[in-house]
Amino acid sequence: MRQRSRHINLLLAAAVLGTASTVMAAGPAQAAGEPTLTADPLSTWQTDGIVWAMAYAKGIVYVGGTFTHIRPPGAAPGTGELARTNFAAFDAKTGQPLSCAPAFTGGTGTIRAMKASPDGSLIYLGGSFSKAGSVGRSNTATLNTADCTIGSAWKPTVSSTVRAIDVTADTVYVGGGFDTVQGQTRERIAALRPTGDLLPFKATIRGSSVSNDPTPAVNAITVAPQLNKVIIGGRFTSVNGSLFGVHALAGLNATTGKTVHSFTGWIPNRSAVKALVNDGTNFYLGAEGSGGGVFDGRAAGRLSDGSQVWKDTCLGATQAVLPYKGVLYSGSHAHNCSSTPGGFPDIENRQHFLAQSISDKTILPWFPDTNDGIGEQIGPRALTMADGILWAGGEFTTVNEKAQQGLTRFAAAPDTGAPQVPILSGTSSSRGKITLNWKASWDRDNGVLTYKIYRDGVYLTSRNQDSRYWNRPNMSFTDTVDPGTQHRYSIEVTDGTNVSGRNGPVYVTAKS
Ligand SMILES: [Ca+2]
Repeated sequence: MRQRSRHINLLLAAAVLGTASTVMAAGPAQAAGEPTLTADPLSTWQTDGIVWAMAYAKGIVYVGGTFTHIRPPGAAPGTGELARTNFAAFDAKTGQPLSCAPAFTGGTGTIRAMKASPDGSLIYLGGSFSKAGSVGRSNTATLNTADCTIGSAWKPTVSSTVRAIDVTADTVYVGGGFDTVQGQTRERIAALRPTGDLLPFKATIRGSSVSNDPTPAVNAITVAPQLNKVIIGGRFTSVNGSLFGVHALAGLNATTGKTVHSFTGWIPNRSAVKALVNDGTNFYLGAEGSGGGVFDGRAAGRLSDGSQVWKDTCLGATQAVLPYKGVLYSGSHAHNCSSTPGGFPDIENRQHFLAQSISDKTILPWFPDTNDGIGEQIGPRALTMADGILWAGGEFTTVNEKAQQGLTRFAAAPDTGAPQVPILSGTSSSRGKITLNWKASWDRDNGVLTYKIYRDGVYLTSRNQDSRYWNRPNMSFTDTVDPGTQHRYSIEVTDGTNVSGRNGPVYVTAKS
């Protein structure tokens, strides 16, 4: 569900986050559960429009969408630009742009789906375009990763926008809003050989209960070749003529297109599936609803039998999901996760990235954030893992409160963000006792923080406290000193890697 309220916690975030003063150890430590990437963005080039899709192969990240230029990290719009028409390629590690830059033009001029072949030799692209580089193509094309030429074999005619692609060693599945492929009836999904030959695989996808976008479409495809199964998601109410039990999600036989899973009750009315991926064991989806009682969150299901592993109920539509090392990363504008473990109440913030435990959906302490940005104004649209670096693309124009448009990246290390030091106060209410009080800080990629207390410039003690930006407990420590003596106290906070500046001092005289 889309909701425009936000602000207060963005201001809070800006106020609380500080700058690292020292670096002592590696990696973000967690309160419990799986370790995440850091929330500190790597230097990344920007686009001047929306990134809708990405793919990774052989050290290169390919980026597609609706844009006309890229520009360096930190550059203001219109400065330092290189021309790139709806497509760009970057070195996955350094983030530097590469010269590979065919323009995708015609149609509405947009790339909406990208997928690398299993051997990394080809990138399959889909969208709305009639030319790929200098050659004519019909809403889909391939790019040879070896030499950045447009592939000559793959040139099927698809009757309208391609929105989803998945690829096995010998089959390419395409989904979208089309009615025909190669002149043959294929309603919203088709399967072809990499040569472009249309396969007999056929499933009829019809109907939509999404009121603001009633055209049926397949938005997402994930294929499990070892199970000969394809999971599809999108906007639809009927698969292969079924009138009951199917809504926005279905499992198909990968050879015939016959329905093998109906997923009855998974996706309510007025909700659509926007993203699907699998890790060989589970599949993961992201959903977007419109109106009350909708499903905007993520779900995990078992590929083998189609059973549900978990489902979260956060509001704020999910556009991209990506499993990596036991964690499901997602791009959304989550604004009410109160029923999900580790989640937040509806606090008028829109949290645009989430990390969840794959085992039990717990929201982990990983809170990098973007703004809503341009276009439909819902932040991230696409995620890709490349050599251990998570690339995110979308509509945003800021990342962690700093200007950064269209693209950003996160790695496992180094953690460079230090929590901001709390404000310390002290009182003495009984003889020889001094009580210090402060409110817990928070950190974008650490749950438990350590608060170190200094008395008269000498380290005295420390306290650990788990916190989140919406849950910062009050903390205290009572010191015992000689009655009637005055002491100077200060405090610093560390995430285990980065230490805040030291706050204080406060001077307190113990009662006598
Ligand atoms: Ca940290």
